[in-house]
Amino acid sequence: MAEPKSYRNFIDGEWVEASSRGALEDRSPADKGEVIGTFQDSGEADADAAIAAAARAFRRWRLVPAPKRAEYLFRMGEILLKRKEEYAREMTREMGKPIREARGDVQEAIDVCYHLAGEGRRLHGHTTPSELPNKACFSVRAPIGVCGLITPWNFPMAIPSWKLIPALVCGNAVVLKPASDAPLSSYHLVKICQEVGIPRGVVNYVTGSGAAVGGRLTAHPEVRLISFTGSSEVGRLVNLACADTFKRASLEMGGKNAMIVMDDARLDLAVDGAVWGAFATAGQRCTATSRIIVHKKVLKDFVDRLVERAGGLKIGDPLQESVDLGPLVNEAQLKKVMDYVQIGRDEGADPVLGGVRLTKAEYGRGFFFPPTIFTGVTPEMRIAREEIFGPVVCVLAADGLDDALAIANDTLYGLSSSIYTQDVNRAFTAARDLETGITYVNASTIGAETHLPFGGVKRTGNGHREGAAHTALDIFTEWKTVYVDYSGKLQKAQIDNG
Ligand code: UN1
Repeated sequence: MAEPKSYRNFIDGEWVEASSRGALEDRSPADKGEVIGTFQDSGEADADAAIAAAARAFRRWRLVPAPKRAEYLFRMGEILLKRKEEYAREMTREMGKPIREARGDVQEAIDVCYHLAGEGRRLHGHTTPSELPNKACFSVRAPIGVCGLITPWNFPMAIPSWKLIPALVCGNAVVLKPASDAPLSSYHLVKICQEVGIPRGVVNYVTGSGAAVGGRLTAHPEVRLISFTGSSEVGRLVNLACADTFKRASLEMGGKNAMIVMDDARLDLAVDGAVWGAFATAGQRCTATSRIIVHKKVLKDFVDRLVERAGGLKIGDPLQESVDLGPLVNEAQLKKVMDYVQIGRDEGADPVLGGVRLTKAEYGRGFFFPPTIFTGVTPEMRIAREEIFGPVVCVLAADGLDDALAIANDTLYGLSSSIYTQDVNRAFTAARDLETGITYVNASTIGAETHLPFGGVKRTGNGHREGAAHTALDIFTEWKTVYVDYSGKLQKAQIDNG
């Protein structure tokens, strides 16, 4: 077997080794013997060098006209499209999502590039009349400065693109710190930034631990914004750290997403949605369906069909076209899922499917866990309240719409939700009353499109919506209000027009 390739940091337009010279191994979760590559285990000094380069580059980049900045992004989209298959395969190898889903992940990045390439010629501000004569007033979007982007492993190209691409079109310089479980996909993204000729220092890439690199990004006074996706526990710490230097923090965190299935739902459709929502990416999505709240009248029928469909999912090598469920990303994640399954059993819930680690030889080299369905779950159980981030779904019973909505909203999180019903009144009531940033009607809780606002309420987020949507511009710009008085005399607002 060839030596695994060694990947470097990208700082000030150069591919460089970390000052510590330590290495991180990126291993395949489907076969832990397979090393995908080694990455730099960087320290604070490397983060500092990247921040300094970004701060220098920002001074020039912010003055490049936005339509020009956007042309680079369009070319990035073109390259991603050409290499979609290659990048999808490498993503599947490094973090284990089935190849069809990895293609979707790369496609999200392509969509973001194309969408925001157009934004270069919009980036609309506001104009409004002045209360005084011969005076003009307008507000424009100004870049923020150096942005620290801390990204997760579950959407290793899509999520970095949600942050990197809007940051760039808005005129910011960035330091990207990817998750150590999947640094290769964002490496590809950064490589393309270099290929299309984005000026040196505008995009920097530093791999390493959250404590060393992430910690330095959040603490450094020259970083003006942190955009973070990850757990609510870490997001809270990021937010606290950002307060010290008065940084903006845009946080995308946990979920405990509910799907409601009413008695008038098309059950076949709801079962399809539940299987996709709960088990795609082996449940490792912030948007994963983690609770299914089913009307009592259809509970038995629904569960029977769900168990049958989920039991038929093909588990195995995620590079195989026909595989539905790949491995979990690493041993710690597998252990966490197994611990929660035990917690569910101890709480008295009934694992009607799965629940036991796969031991056959073909699974032995990876972190595989089967689709697991718990019935008899009640809202106060820990498995119904805490984010598991694995192929485990809880089924709860409800008496009617009000009861189902109350159960769905009884959570600390608020990312995604869904309702299956044929009744338009119920659908609109749920769309209004489900306390989440995203609600689907007759569709699963996953599958957000990049040009719509993405984010959640409660402990899921802190008020931002990201992706390529217009709301992402609010994350990566400051409003700058400009008054131009062309009267040639002193005019006093609120006083001279009183
Ligand atoms: C995430 O899990 O953090 O809506 C993002 C979806 C994907 C993005 C999920 N487009 O499922």
